[in-house]
Amino acid sequence: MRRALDAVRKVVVLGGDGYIGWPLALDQSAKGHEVLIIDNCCRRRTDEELSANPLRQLGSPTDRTNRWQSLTGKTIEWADIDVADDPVGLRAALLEFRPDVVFHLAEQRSAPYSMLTENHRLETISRNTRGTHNVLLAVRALAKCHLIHVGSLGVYGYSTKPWEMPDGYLTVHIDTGGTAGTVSAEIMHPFEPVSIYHLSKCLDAQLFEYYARTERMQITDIHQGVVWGSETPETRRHPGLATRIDVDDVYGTVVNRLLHQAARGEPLTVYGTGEQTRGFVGLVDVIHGLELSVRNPPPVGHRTRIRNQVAETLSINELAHSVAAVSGARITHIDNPRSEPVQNTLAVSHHASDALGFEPSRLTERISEEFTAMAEAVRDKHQEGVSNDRYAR
Ligand code: USQ
Repeated sequence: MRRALDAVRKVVVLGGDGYIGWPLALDQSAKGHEVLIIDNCCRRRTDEELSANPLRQLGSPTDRTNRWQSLTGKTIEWADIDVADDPVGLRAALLEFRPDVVFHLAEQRSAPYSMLTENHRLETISRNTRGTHNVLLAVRALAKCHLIHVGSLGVYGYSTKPWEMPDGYLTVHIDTGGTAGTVSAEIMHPFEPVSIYHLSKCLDAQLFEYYARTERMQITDIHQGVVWGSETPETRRHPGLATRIDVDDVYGTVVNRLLHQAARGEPLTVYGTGEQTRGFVGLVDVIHGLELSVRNPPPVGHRTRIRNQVAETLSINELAHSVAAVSGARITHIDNPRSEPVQNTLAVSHHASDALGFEPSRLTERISEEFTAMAEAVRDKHQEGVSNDRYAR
């Protein structure tokens, strides 16, 4: 079995133009696997819609893959297909390439974006749900293929619960009220999404449950925390291989935003009380974790394998104080623009990740390095006067 897993595999990265998808594609290619990216670059058009200003200018798909080829001699193929709108093209591409593994990251991934207007709600639910169902149909058409989806820890919700968030499944004890007495069962942990984006991930989970059970598809769903980091070993090889870094108030996630604000000498924008607690994980570890999932597929006929992918949990205040400690930045509390519990505690199971040998770095130990990397990226950008952040001042 191990030999088969180490052999050259064919890998599709849906959403390979994105923050995680691009370095994932580079990682798989660097390992010697055949890689096809499927991405229509719609995320770049959203930057225009939002007048957002990501920290790095990205080359075209051709520029990026040519750069990789000239440095490594390795080819990454790229197909411009809309996963949500072109099920026929998606299926044809997969049938032609015949992947062993499909990574599904081709979704609208911002909670704030999903809440901007009714149209954004509609677009997020529609694109993500149609996209995931199209992916399931296309993968189903292949003889054998492991589908790995990057989902969100946020499907469990952010109200405080007096138990650890399990790796997907919860043991419950049910009083049957009859002669069977109390029976135990494992069910999917109830969902409690705090945004339409998170709701779309819950709907994805139900689609996976159906297809794993009825079609015996091999599916892994990663419930991931907020990701931080701006580089991987492969992106460091050349500026033309950099991944996107979002720092605006819609797509920018909290760690990268606070580091960016600190690097620009701006106050750190803590929303509300700052007593919201979240799970965090670094980009390099995310990519390593996805490789571990490839190597540990669920058996055929097994339910969706769900794994939390988190290195630590921190409150936003704890995070802001760590950033302030290495940068000297001031912290400012602003009215929370989001609808979310004002305070929560959070315990997350890491049993499934531990079992695979996942040993992620803690941000709290790497914060100084991350601040230095962000400060360099900001210096390279030469656009200190431009702000794309409604809340930073
Ligand atoms: N926050 C601040 N200040 C900021 C930005 C955010 O205090 O300047 C707070 C938010 O109010 C929230 C927390 O930081 O309580 C996290 O916000 P975020 O934007 O970093 O993360 P979130 O919206 O939850 O979504 C991100 C990714 C999403 C992924 C999710 C994992 O965009 O794709 O699924 O993290 S999780 O949070 O575990 O659901």
